Amino acid sequence: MVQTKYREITKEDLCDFEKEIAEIYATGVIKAPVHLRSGREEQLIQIFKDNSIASEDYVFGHWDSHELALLKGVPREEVKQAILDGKSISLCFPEYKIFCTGIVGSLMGTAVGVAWALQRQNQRGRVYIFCGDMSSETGIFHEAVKYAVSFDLPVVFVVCDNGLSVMTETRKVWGSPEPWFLGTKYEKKIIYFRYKNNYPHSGLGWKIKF
Ligand SMILES: Cc1ncc(C[n+]2csc(CCOP(=O)(O)OP(=O)(O)O)c2C)c(N)n1
Repeated sequence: MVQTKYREITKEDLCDFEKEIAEIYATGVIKAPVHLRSGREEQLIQIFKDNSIASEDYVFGHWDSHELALLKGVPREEVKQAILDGKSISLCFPEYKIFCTGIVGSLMGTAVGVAWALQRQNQRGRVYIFCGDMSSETGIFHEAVKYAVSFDLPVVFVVCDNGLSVMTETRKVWGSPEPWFLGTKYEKKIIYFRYKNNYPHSGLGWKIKF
């Protein structure tokens, strides 16, 4: 059985990891996109603790999931090697039940499907899908949350709001200062927090951002 290690992981561990990857990326040896994040370490650690996210739970993430892999219990060196191998934006460690994708919205249905299967098969475990503020505006996010609420599926959507979609200000696109789900019945399946990412959306800011 895989033991999760998140209780031992500190904010400093997460910061140090991203810093090390940034330094390696700057040398040019990683021949693939890398997405670094900072400024949300405490919120992520708290979410893993509050929800007791453990080995039987599934975590789904997107292009910015280094921290999630570490918090899910994947050993630091394994995460680092995967990033060196060019998988920063699509980290997948089936043994640890964490799956990530570089494609906006592409895992919303999968996460809900896994939650549906867990419920139908009466299995332990919950599903946590992490995404950004702009991803929470997509049609597939709406559909997935609606289905999860209607059937009370064991899935939680975690929206990490950094106010940006690549270089676009999210609120200019939303036409609203708040995300659509605040104050609705869909909130019960959503954890939402705001943070400032101290890294550029992708890489170190001196190549194209996407
Ligand atoms: C289908 C698809 N369209 C466009 C992109 C390019 N893209 C990557 S991240 C991103 C912005 C997403 O914004 P948000 O959900 O707020 O994520 P965050 O800022 O937290 O990275 C876009 C448009 C993509 N990866 N997939």
